[in-house]
Amino acid sequence: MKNKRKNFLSLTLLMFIISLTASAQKDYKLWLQYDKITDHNLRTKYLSEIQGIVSFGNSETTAISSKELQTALTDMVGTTISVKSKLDQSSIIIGSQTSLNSEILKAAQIDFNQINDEGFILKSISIKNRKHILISGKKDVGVLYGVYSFLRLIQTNKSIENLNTIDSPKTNIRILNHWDNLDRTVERGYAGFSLWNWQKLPDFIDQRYIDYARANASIGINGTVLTNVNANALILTPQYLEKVEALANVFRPYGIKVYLTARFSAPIEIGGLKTADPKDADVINWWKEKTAAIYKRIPDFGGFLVKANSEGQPGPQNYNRDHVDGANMLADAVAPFGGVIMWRAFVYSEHDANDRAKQAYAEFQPYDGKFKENVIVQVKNGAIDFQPREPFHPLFGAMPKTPLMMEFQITQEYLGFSTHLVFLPKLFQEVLESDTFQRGKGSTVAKVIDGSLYKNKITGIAGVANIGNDINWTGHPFAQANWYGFGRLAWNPYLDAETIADEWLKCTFSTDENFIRPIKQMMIDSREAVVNYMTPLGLHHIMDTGHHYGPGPWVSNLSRPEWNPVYYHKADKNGIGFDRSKTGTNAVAQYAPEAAHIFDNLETCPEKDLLWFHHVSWDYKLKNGHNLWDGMALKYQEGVNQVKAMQETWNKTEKYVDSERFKEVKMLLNIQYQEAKWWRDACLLYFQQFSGKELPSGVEKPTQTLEYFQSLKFPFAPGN
Ligand code: BDP
Repeated sequence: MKNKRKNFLSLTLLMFIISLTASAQKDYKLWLQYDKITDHNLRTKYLSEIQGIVSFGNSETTAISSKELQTALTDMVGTTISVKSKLDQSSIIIGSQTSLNSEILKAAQIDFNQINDEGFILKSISIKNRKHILISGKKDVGVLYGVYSFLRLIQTNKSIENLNTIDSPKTNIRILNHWDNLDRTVERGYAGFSLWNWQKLPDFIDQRYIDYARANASIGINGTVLTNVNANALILTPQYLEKVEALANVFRPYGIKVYLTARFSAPIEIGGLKTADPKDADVINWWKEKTAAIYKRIPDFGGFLVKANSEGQPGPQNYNRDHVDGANMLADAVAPFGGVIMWRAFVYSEHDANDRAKQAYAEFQPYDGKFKENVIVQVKNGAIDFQPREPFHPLFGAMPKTPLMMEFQITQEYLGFSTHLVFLPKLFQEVLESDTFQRGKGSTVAKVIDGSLYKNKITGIAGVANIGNDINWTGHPFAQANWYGFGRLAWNPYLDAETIADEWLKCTFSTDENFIRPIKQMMIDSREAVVNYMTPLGLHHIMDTGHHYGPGPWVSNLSRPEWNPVYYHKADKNGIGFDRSKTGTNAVAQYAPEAAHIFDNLETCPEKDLLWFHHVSWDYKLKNGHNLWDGMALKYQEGVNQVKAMQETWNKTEKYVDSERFKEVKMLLNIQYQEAKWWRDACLLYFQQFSGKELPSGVEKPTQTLEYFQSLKFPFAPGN
């Protein structure tokens, strides 16, 4: 009896452990769950269309494509799908243009000119009266992208009959920027430590590197900057380059190029030179030799990302040179090898506090046409800094002769870290769809970014990664959707956030429409919720300073004016908001006249951007009839209510989701709810001192005093 009981107990324990690990694996597997399709009929149908895999080509990439197909299909249809050498059954045929045999090429009738080097074609074909599905591209990497695209059809339970999809990425550089330090801390990272274990590299290859590459390839990301923009020159020493080389070798078969950040003063710090002046012959030579040494190890090295003369980083201005001198010097060094320089426009002068929002444009726009061909200027989505909402950056569209790449922030520095559920593709889409009017109506940011507006040769989108060594990669299970969505939008900046949410949910959780419908809506609404409870109506940068965790609209004691939230909201007895109109700093003038007019004019300025562009009185009448104070207070309350609704929605999903992820999200939403209330109460109590008005009905009374909120300190907030 005793033994029986013991056995029973150990069995229960074992099952508990198995279910825990299975759950943790679900967290780890991202959108590549490949769960068995629940609908029996659908499974049978797929099975009749896919009886085998026939693969052409013998590259590592082809092997990856074939293995991915095999394991994924086997898991999803629940029967082993094998790789064969003959087309004796309906098969998935994979192979690039050059590796397919003539019989298949003839049957397929594909015009490969319709795609670019990374593009793919999914086509139903028939050979000897037997139906097959061909996944092809000009190159093996295109085939790999095609494989993931095909698998996504099945993951989302779509039909695979009569396929004829032709797809190419619309941008060349689809890249993650890791703000990872060599000590493995991650600047603005909220998902653990850096994935790169520099100490164990190059000889120890963590399985995670491979899984990372696979996940990126599955969404079309083709580049990664391994190191922080606040750079450390040591990464360019042989000791570290050997490790970088090892990573590059892992990533290469997945179509991912490695890039590094270049610290401008590296020639001094690790080269023993006296200067880093970009016009100095020794400096020029040092970079040439350094670059050649990198390419010797990594022939497909992508190039450098540079933050120069910004927030204390060294740069050409230290030597009375300018950004063009600096960027072009490096561009010359990488040009013989086909490398690019991504030069960041995130600058704001220490001497000119007139309006920080104007500074990047003021400094960079005059350089239009002066950069070398292989320089691309990397511009943040908005003119200040990755806020919950910013109008699009005025540089977009304003440099017709210079390729500009987008920099989005996937990591949620200003949006609740990895604790708040915020679906960022909604934010990204809003920016990409914005009309710059630079070449007339319809000159959207997306058209600047994909190069179609000005016919740029190089194009790109960067996302500051939200990835760390947490089991689930991104800290919050739903933050995985932001990595996913970034990749999908980098591939196609015209994709709709709703489509992305739909895909991601089905690939990650469940295809059950009873789950998808409400949760998709929850994701879509989550972006506006965070704007409402943090920075409604165009408010910005009122987070507590340094770590940016929680509200700090009262902070006013930092040495530079633009480091202080009071600089951004300018609340006083007369009203609130930053006057960037003609009568203020005239930042609006940096936009094309049509856009400038819209923003400048109180009648036409979208209310969501009101306090970004205007200082208005507390009695200013909003479109809904409320005065500004009431309207603002109600927005804060609405944000809180939205999070409450998100909680309610999530609580109904227990039966569709594994217990671990269900609980994780539930706990995180609870924190988000508490923090949304914190934001609402702290901001309203603070602004109330200026408005002198009562809270309108419908807004809950704060449960703490302003002094209490002001006394909160977070010396160990992550990511700082
Ligand atoms: C700000 C971050 C800071 C980054 C900087 C940048 O607070 O950590 O170094 O941007 O983008 O958002 O360079």
